[in-house]
Amino acid sequence: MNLNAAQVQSYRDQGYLVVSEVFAPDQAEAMIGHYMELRAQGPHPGDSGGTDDQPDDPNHTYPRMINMHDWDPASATWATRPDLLAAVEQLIDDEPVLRQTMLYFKPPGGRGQGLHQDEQYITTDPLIGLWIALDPSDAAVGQMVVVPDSHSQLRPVEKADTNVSFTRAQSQLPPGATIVGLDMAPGDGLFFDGKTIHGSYPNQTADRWRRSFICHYIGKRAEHFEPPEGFHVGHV
Ligand SMILES: O=C(O)CCC(=O)C(=O)O
Repeated sequence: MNLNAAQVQSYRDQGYLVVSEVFAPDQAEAMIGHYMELRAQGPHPGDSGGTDDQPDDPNHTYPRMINMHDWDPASATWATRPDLLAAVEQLIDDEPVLRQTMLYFKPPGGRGQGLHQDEQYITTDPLIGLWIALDPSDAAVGQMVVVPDSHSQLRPVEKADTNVSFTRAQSQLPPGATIVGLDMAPGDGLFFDGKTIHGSYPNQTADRWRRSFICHYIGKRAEHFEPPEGFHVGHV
């Protein structure tokens, strides 16, 4: 996968880029089988079903897994595919270093994640996310949503509505922000800047999952920064 100049420019302008079939659809299907098996094996370090004020949220039964690449060789291989790293390098202009992997199961009825900037969590810049749809991802299942052109500055953090968000923090939106939902097919990838505001709403279906494989990379020259008071999720 080699990104063309227009794709790189679009990422720079908008703070995100959707690319079709970053993983082949049959590979996405195999990944679903793999992660459902891992989930069935029991708890893993860092599992997160979200805030416990909504005990009926099915995310508690299928908690999000984190940093699978530390203990699952297949996850490490998928997250460090050489052509993926090359695409990330094109976008961040630095040698990518894998910082985090996650698997969000989002079963039918599962809460989404309040809109946020990843640098409100991971205080390193540059930071880039790569979100891979494993199931068809549309509005009904709580697709990824982004605020285009929101990546120029870090925004203050406020409390999220935990009826709809499994995390307790969200970003303040810039005035007049437009929220765009991204329809994605299995295997499609969304690259997004560490300061792009993004998140998702609940899965409103009774019978469809919205599983996604998520990688975060930093640049080799990336630097840690101290967030100002009120600009980190730890502050709410
Ligand atoms: O998958 C989602 O709904 C949200 C994921 C997300 O916000 C992230 O990976 O930073």
